[in-house]
Amino acid sequence: MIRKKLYPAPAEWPALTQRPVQQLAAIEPAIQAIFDQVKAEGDAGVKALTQKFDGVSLTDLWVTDAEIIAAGNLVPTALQTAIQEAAQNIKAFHEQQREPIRKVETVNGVTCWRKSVPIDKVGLYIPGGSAPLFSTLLMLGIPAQLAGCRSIILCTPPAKDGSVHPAILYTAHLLGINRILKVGGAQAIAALAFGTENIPAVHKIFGPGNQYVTVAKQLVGKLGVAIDMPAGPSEVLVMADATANPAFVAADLLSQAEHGPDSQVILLSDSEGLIQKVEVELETQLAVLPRREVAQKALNNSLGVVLADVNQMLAFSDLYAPEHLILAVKNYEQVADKVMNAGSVFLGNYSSESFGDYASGTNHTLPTNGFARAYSGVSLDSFVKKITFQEISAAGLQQLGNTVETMAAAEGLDAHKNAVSIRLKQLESL
Ligand code: HSO
Ligand code: ZN
Repeated sequence: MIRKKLYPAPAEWPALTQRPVQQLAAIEPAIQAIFDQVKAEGDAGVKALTQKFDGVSLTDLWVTDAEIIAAGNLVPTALQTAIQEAAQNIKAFHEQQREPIRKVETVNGVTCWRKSVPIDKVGLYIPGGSAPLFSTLLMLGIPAQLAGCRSIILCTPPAKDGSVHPAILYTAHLLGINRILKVGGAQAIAALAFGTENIPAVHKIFGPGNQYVTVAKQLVGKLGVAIDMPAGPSEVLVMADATANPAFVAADLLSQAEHGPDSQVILLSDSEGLIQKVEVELETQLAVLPRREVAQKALNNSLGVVLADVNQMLAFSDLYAPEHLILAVKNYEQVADKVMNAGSVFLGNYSSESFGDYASGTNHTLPTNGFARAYSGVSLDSFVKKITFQEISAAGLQQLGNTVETMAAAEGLDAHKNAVSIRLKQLESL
């Protein structure tokens, strides 16, 4: 059921690691029209678009305190406890990402340092629809709060009855995020980017979404509003040898496949027998999955590759640069050390991707579409800017002044040179 390739030569790998090209440019005009309407009509425009796309007419776009409180009673206790435990772990992991300020005296009298300063206003987009991703709210809301962002606006599309999924509201409340807008799609991104009478514009927008949201984020990105990262369909690459458990491997592939019909699923092995066993497991497990239609579509584009050994698997994986990499191989620690390109790595037979998706502590907002070659996933860093500072004392001026003068003169930038010379002269006159 998965497309198989036996011992492809390295020359064939680039073609095998190609993702399907997304045709997104075609929807740009529609997004532009939405942007124009939000800019021209403000709140009224956002409401009209919500009526048009979500089929609900809202008088108030903001979730009320009463709705937030009521949501608490609608979330089963076991789920509340699970969300709290996940939140604790995610907090613990992200808390460690704080960077202390270290002052460096590069030369006597020349002190430099760097400080993380929160991005003042951020917007978090959480999709509604078939899977209300409250886990993504944990992944974005926790680092935003830890970083100290003053204004955090959450946007999520309303259901037909004007409600927001209780687990999303519960999670927001738990994190102390209480400015929640019932707005979805490109109109949410427009509102966050441009602002309206009642919706404050933000400096950076985070979160996954459908192709309309993705294109809208790309477009506002060009207009100077920062975005978390370029988004593409979710992916997993599993490296499995004869020590892997075929049922576990199949379960991991399916957990990624159920995200969407365009999810990317790749299995590498040095054993053809393992791939065959995984295929049998896929059939059995898929048959009883509620989202089997979605998962089946994703599996139709999946790939199983038999390679000579673990080094070849690693080279293939690095070329693909998966969002998630699962190492179900014997010496997984040594293999993990050598990984060059991946968003997040899962070591050994018990580390299913689901742990990272929900509760172990790492962030699940990760680079897809090969961006893992050069991008990292969301972390505390994503919510801060790092500002550098320096103080040059009189001693520093004397120590380093001539160096700067020489360099500035050589670049033909005399005003730069003068900014030092004028100070040195003043020192001499004292
Ligand atoms: N695997 C997804 C994250 C997620 N999974 C949310 C379940 N809920 C993106 O990497
Ligand atoms: Zn997932």
